[in-house]
Amino acid sequence: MIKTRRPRGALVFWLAASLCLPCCKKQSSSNEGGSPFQGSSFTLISPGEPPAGIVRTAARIVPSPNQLAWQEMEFIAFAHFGLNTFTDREWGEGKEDPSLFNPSDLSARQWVQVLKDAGMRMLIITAKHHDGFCLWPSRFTEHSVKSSPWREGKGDVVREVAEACREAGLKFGIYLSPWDRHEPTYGNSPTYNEYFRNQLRELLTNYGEISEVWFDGACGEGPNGKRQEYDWPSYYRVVRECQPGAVIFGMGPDLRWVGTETGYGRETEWSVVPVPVKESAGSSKASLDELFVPGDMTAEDLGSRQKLTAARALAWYPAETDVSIRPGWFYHAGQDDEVKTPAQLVEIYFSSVGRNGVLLLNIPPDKRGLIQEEDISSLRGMRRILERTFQDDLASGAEIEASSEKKGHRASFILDANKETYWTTPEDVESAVLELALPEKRTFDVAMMREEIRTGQRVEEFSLEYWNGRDWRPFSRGTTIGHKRLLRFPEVSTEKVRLTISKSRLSPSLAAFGLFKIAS
Ligand code: FUL
Repeated sequence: MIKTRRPRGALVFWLAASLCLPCCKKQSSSNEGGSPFQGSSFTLISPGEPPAGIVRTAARIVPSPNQLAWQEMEFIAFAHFGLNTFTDREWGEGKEDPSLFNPSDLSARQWVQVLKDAGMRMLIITAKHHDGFCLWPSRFTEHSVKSSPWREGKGDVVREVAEACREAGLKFGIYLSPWDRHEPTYGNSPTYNEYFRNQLRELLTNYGEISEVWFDGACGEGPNGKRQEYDWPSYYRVVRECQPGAVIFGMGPDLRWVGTETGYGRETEWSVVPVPVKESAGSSKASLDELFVPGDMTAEDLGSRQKLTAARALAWYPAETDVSIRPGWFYHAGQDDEVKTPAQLVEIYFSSVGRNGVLLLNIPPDKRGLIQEEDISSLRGMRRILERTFQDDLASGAEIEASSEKKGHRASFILDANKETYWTTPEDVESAVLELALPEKRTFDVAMMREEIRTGQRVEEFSLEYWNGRDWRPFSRGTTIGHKRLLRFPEVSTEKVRLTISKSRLSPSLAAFGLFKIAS
């Protein structure tokens, strides 16, 4: 029996993983090479390794070059579009008539312009959702745009979107649902796996560069009543072979689902976490692609010292935070007055990008094949607030004194705009105090910090204080930093700020620090 209604569908990841997923595998993503930043993004833990050693090992795990490029995008877009747009549903059954797909004014250029203006860096399109309808004219099924009246059956949404992205300088990604409620071979595992790989290969070879491949874990029964067993390792191989620069999300080993669809990440968000691997992993030299088993990564605590020391394998496995600008993933006219406001979107940005995640915001095009005015206006409002907030760094011009500095990594580097420089301490120094003397009294209510993640993620506990003329007073504190940490607090006016990193796994580093005043 097929699962029926599950509008908060991504939660099915872990369910599917426990119900129907065989073992998986992957590529080894290591940074060794010409870069001054060396290290591996995956390691197996040998039985009996002492806890302190495991924590140090975790602190040395770094993102692969693909993961780093993805992390730096920070804010990316999803477009859920397909037959559901025309049937007003979230999950189609696979029996929908393709002739219903007929957008009157589809313009991928309009989508891309709106998203680019909002500051987004990639667009991921639902090339195929659970209903099996393909937005490109796949050679392997008739259930696609070619059986629709749109552009007289000669259209290709994936191509139009890929080209519009390329023209505008946006990266492009695909969502290809393994769960397919239309395809008759679904449930006949080897045959459907072949079908799925064929479609994947079609998408990954005919549309230029693809930067992210989004694998949902939903898994139902096929028409024969049998549950499909997805052959994940073989899917990863197709991705690695056809698009070596792409990251695989969700049921893949590169990016993990943050665990909710609210747009809010964890206060403590580790990018280095224990990952589930095959029983047989042992001390094998195999890559994570080969050993990875998709599993439940939704717990509140994924990466604490306690979790690390119980791990069999550790990997750089960062969080992607997906949320829709509307209640549904697909467009529904009835939700036109439920588009998130600019203030809500800004809050989401602070709670996703600002908590060491990448924000994947869904903007669903309507039946015309255009992004609606309501959504555009919210995105513009959000962009205005963020631009005005971050245009003026109130920490600039500060003199900085650090309790310690590693040679060549001065504290003043956290205020320069140079992405190559960063401050850190000598290897054995795991706590530090940085004091900033501002050029004059300044008023702010936002702080921004970035760890130099090319050396790993290490900070476990920090606090911020200001000088009130007599004493240091606390105004904010936190645990993890990672790629970016944004903090909001009641307005502070001061000439001096102090950052204390009280706990770190190995020497802490900071690539950037800033103070801002939130714009309205
Ligand atoms: C889920 C799907 O079931 C939803 O329909 C949506 O596509 C979401 C982003 O992923 O797992």
